Amino acid sequence: MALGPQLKDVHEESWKIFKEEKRNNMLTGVVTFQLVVLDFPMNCEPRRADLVKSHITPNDIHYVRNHGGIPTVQNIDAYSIKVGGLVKNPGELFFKDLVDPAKFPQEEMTVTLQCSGTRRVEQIALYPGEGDGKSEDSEDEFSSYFRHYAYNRNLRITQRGVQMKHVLEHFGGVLPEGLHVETIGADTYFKKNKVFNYAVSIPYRKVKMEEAFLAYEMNGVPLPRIHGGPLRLVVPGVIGARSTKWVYEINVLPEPSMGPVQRQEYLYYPQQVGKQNVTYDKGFSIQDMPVSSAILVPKDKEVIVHDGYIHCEGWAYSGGGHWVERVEVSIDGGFIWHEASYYTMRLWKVDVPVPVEGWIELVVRAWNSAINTQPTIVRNAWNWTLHVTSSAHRVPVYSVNRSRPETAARLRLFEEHGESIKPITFPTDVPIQSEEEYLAAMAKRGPREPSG
Ligand SMILES: Nc1nc2c(c(=O)[nH]1)N[C@H]1C(S)=C(S)[C@@H](COP(=O)(O)O)O[C@H]1N2
Ligand SMILES: [Mo]
Repeated sequence: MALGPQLKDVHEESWKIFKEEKRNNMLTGVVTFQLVVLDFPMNCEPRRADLVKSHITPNDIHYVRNHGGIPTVQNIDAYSIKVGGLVKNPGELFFKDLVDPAKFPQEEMTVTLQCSGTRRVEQIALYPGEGDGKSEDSEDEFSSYFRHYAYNRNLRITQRGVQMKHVLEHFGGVLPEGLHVETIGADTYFKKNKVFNYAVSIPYRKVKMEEAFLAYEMNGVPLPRIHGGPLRLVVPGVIGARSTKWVYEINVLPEPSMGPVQRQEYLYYPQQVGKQNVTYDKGFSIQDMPVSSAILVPKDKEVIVHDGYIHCEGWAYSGGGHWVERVEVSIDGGFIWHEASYYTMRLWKVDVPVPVEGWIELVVRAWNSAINTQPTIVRNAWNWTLHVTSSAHRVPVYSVNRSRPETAARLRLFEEHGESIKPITFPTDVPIQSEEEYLAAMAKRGPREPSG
């Protein structure tokens, strides 16, 4: 079986692997390409600007969500997984047999993996709840919405592996009572002062539909250790938490896994449930991801000098076996919507007309193939454990519209004086209006205060 470092060394080992496998600039002490939300268990994510650069997320910036250490497989030839529970012939499967094309059909699948904590920062900003707080990094960059990630359906590769369905068939198939498939990871999960294995399950239905994939390659290279190497499960359309990394055991069960991660975590609670009355039975287990989207460009509270159009970019995604059909951006809080172009199953962009000036709120919403769209405000999506922030994403920005002659003239004046419009909060030294101009304008307008 897989052997890891001593328990006391897992922290150090995890940090070492992070430095080896992620693009960062640790030598200068500046983490340039990765925002570290938590250093142990390792929890990091890419910056927004890097996220919109490519359709397929490079491995070295892909987000990481660990709950414990990173297990080590000493000898890949000796590495095997146990397959048991309600299969006809329970047994053991060696990794070297799994990757053998003569034994199992090897496939490639491009998918998007999204953590249920994606965009959590927006819930916390409105009403805090239980769970990860904001780290300085994520506050700085509003980065939790990048805990979205990864792979992309319909493009060239990302994951290479074997359908779980074929593995279960290899063990004689599933008995009629087998309705859920549990996967157990070799890492130790630390939560609330308890230590246990990472064990979750998905409905067997997903496996039959060929939506449960045992992957050993990511973007053409062996699966990085930090992402579950040598072997992980990938379940598209479902929260990242069901995609067990470092898989070493598979069990077919009559019910969902009894593991604490399945029964006590990743539950979606009603809004009146909180620390005062929470019990596990009150929430339902989060599986399918709803339709969601985010604005990555521009950034929150940015001052944008434009010529009547603001360039916006972001991601859109739908889980639950559906796909995104339309992405729309509004500048008036969600009354009038402008259609964005959506490409390659993940990214969208639009130059949205903005005739107005001052603070506006850009809002994005996506529609999926089941004609579902997103709740309009965070309040509607808030839940105690801060999961699945699916509401329309809102980004306030300050609009400076150069297509307005007055604004254009003022901007020229700033330029002549070697001043900048930004930051707008800094008072200006440019002559806003001369005494003569003021008097002439006031004479034309008439007195502005009541007289008599
Ligand atoms: N064994 C194991 N599998 C795991 C986890 C974990 O901590 N241990 N984290 C889960 C969560 S919550 C997510 S979002 C994804 C993250 O996958 P990544 O780190 O490769 O991006 O892995 C899931 N699988
Ligand atoms: Mo997650």
